[in-house]
Amino acid sequence: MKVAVLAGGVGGARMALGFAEIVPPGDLSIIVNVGDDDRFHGLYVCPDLDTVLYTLSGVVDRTQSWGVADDSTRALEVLRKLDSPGGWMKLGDADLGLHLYRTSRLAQGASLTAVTEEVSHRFGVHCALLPASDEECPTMVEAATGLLRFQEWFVRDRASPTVKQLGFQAARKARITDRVRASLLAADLVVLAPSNPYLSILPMLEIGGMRDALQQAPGLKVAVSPLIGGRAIKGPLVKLMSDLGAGSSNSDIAASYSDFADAFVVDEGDSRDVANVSHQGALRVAAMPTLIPDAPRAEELARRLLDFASTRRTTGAAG
Ligand code: FO1
Repeated sequence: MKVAVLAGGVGGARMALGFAEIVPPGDLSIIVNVGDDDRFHGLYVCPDLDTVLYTLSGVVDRTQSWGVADDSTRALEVLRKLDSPGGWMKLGDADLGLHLYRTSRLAQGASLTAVTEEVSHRFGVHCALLPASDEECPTMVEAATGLLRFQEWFVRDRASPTVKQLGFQAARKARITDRVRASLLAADLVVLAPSNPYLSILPMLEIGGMRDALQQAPGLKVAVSPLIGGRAIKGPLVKLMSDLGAGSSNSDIAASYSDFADAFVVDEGDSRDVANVSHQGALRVAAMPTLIPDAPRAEELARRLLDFASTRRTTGAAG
């Protein structure tokens, strides 16, 4: 079965890890959010791509869930001493090596897709790790304190300024890559990982061609909720939903995917939400153990999603 996963941040990386354990690399594509990407000290940094890369290659810092384990920060200490802008972003020495390589290859004219493929093979990651777009599409945060780039709001200001609106203007002008489109159209199962829907998934859905490709994709399209017991395991999801007046329930999240998704998965502890979400349209709703703190639990969820998709294939049932 060919699988495509839309992933952003830590939830996306763990979901990718689960599928990487059980799907042959040639059948697995991980499509990654690029809305968090930014330049620091002249270097092009892609936090979500790197979190997925480091997680799949086993070098991720497990305490933070991003960056490289046991990394040092000697270069950053010099940059901070020199008051280089952006010193608040903790870039480790090993991590900086990757940013140096990526930035120089991009300057030579290589696409982000090509550079990511080179890097992932050298890190021993053989599934397709695909940036959602080769164009820059930074997510902008219109906060009570002014217009901020995503990492300024998230890391520098610790996600505390109230968010009035998220800006996806650049994403709307950009296009998904041909590789992303092809992988969605070829997939038997498309999974929206339990990533933050507003900060990780929506920035991808806003890229030109993404919603069309998802609507045309013939495979089963399943979104996994990032909420467990009404809370997000990591990150500022519930606060953000309340800032945006977007509602903070599984039904609200399911509604934002309802133009293309076939199914929505809630945590097994939230099975009372199955009926609430089912009432709102053609979505099929299932409850599964969605907490994925480690590789075995991520693999278990991936297996349950594959079983869910193959049952649907054998029965031909859509909803
Ligand atoms: N997150 C933080 O909370 N503080 C940091 O200083 C930080 C640095 C950083 C550097 C490289 C990288 O790939 C990720 C980094 N992150 C940091 C995480 C990053 O902000 C988030 O993973 C996402 O962008 C949200 O998905």
